[in-house]
This record gives sequence, C-alpha cells and structure tokens, in this order.
Amino acid sequence: MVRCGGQGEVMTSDMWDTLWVDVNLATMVDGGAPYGAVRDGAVGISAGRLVFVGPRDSLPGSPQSLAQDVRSGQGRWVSPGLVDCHTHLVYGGNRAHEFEQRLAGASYEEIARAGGGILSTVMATREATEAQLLDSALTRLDRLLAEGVTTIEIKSGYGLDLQTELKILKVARRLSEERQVSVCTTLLGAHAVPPDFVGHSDDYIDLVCQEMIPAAAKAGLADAVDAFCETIGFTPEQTARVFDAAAAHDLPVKLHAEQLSDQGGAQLAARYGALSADHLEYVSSEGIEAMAQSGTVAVLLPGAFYVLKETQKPPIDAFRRFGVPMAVSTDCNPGSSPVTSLLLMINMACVLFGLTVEEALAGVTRNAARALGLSGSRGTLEVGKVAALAVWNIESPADLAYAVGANPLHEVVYAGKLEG
Ligand code: DI6
Ligand code: FE
Repeated sequence: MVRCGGQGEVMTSDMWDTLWVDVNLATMVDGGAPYGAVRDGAVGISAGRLVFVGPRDSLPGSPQSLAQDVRSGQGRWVSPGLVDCHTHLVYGGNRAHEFEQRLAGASYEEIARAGGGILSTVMATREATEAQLLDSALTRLDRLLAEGVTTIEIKSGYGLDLQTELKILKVARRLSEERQVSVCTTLLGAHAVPPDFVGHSDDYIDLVCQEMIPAAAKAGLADAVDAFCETIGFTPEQTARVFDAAAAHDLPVKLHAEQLSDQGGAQLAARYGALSADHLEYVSSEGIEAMAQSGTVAVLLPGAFYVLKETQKPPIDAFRRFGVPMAVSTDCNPGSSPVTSLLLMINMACVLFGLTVEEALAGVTRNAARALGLSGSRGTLEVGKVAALAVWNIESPADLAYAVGANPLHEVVYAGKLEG
C-alpha cells in the first residue's frame, strides 16, 4: 500500500503483515452495534498492531494488494483476546480437602480462622521451589489460554514474607516468557496476616509498606498493589496505609472489597483512584457512587460466589444505573475459586448475576483491560491496539455464554506482549 508521510510525499510500500477476511468481528467497541459487531469484516495486522478493523468492503484496496499474507476466517467470529483481570494463579499445594469440609458444613471463615484457608496455601507456597510453582501455574495457565485468554493479571499473596512474595511475582513474570500471554503482576502482600504477626497486624502492614512494596517496585516485579479489606483480612485504615505506600512508588491500586461484609472498601479504593474494586457483593450505594465518580471498574467474580455458595449478589442494577464499568474474572485461586475457565465465568455472570451476554463479554475484554489500566492497548478490536485476537467457531457471540463446558476456540492470533 502507499502511505503519505508528514513532510511532502514520502512514499513507502509497506504491506501489512496479515489480513484476515471472511470474518465477523465482535470488536467490543462501546456505543454502536451490539458487541461492536461487524459482519463480513476484515482485520489488518502489521508489526503486532491492528492497522485495519472494519467492513471488508471498506478496505482501501484488494486484499492481495494490501497484505503479504491474506487469510480466510471461513465465516468465523473474531473477538479481542480475552483478558482475565483477577487471578491468584501462582501458588503451592492443593485445598480439595477444604472443599470437602465446606460441603460437610464448615464455612470459609471458620476454616480460615482455624488456620486453614489462605494460610495453608501460604505454607505450601513458601516450601515450593520456583520451578515447582512455575510448573503448577503453567498447568492452570494452559487451561485459560486454551479458551482464548491473551492477557492475565496474577497476584502474589501466598507468601506473606518478602522473599516468597517476590518469588511468586518472579514466577508470574516467567510465565509470560514460557507462553504467548501478557502478564500483569500485582503485589498482594496484604492478603492475610501471617502466623508470626497474629495479634499485631499493624506491624505486618509496616513490613508490606516499608519492605515489600519498595522491593517489588525496585525490582520491577509489580505493576499494581492490592489488599484484602475484610474482617478476616485488613481494616480500611491498614488498607489506606498500603495504598499510600503504593502511591509513593507510583503503583496503581486495586482492592478485594466487600466480598463477605461491607467495610467501606469501595469508597476507599475510589478515593485512591483504584483501577478496580473486586467482588463487591456487599457494596453500599455510597461505595457504588464513589466508584462511578473515580471510574473504578467493578470486577465481578462469580466463581467465588458459586463455590462459597454465597447468596448475596453484587448489585448489578445499581452498577448499571451509576455507569460503573463491570469486568468478569476467574479469581483463580485454590480456596474460594478453583476455576480455570473464563468462558464458564461468562456463563455464570449471566446466569447467577444477571448480566447480559454483551455485558459479560465486555467484562472479559474491554472492561477487564480497563481494570488493568490497559484500555489503550487491549480489550477491543481497534486500529492501533495490540494484535491479540481470538477466533471462534460460533454462530453468534451469545454462543460464548450459552454453551456450558464447550470450548469453541478455533485459534488465537497473538502479537505483542506488554513487554515487547
Ligand atoms: N478473596 C478471595 O476470594 C481469595 N482471596 C481473597 O482475598 C481467596 C484466597 C484463598 O482462599 O486462598
Ligand atoms: Fe481474589
């Protein structure tokens, strides 16, 4: 193709690398057709970026004149690569026995208070080598990737000491070298009070603020900071200290908020301009209003709601009314959400929480990217964004929510990691 440069008529004959035709696009761009759909569309890719997204008949020339490699999608649907924006993917051990205990009547909080729960995973994670953690995380990651995930957030939080928290974050970074996936890392040092700090949790928060956050920031191992603000986690005051330390190191924040009770975490997160507040079953209307004002994304985690047999649903109607963007994620973790299917979470967000399919798909694309601060490069099919696409054997986007247990992924087209 011919391109005109800024000064005079600089002609370059740089053809696109790839052009997809015979595809229907779920661009997930907001405000137009449902799903931002384009029937009989085309997608051009050059140097890992999208250079054309639109109807085939608006291509600026014949396909062969535009791209070196012209591919037919044979009528398949193409969406943005999926974004799983809240996971605890890297951990040691297995908690299937706690699942059995809960089935026998023990509550998640009772198990946690008796030293099980998060702390049992902490012990197993401290003992595991980096290689062991990498190996078990890869097994879980591969299941997510097999369903079209191209970007994933991974939290630490099962170390609760400096060395192990950094070990988890290193393994998370390694995963992006081992597979075709972009990894955002989040330091969740304030996930639980470790055994040696029980009764003086403020001292543990000192450690998080004065050692963990600075060390993770210095090593470039954390892209964000998170905390668990809950009666079995940390108070809003402690959470605020963690957020202050994050801000001092220019790290954006996220928060596990209002999962089991209303702590005012959503307001706190909003006050710090948090990228997201996650869970939110017990969020108040003040919390919702504050999130709307700060543009904080509500990350919905139906896997944890389902596994814990919760009955209080997040207030979807109020999020809609206030215009709070909603994302959907697996919360992949060994306790409350041993889930490695983002497609299943789309279904559950619809069936359990009452999202429309379009809202649920926006929740694993556009709004999930926003929850990671990646709106500029991910989450929709738009010119200039990273070329990370999922190609589906489906008749309409609704198939992605409807067919439980099916995996209609045909292939992933992936170019351009966060790092690259
Ligand atoms: N909320 C959750 O759902 C996970 N962490 C958190 O803060 C559960 C973590 C676990 O049970 O291991
Ligand atoms: Fe979580």
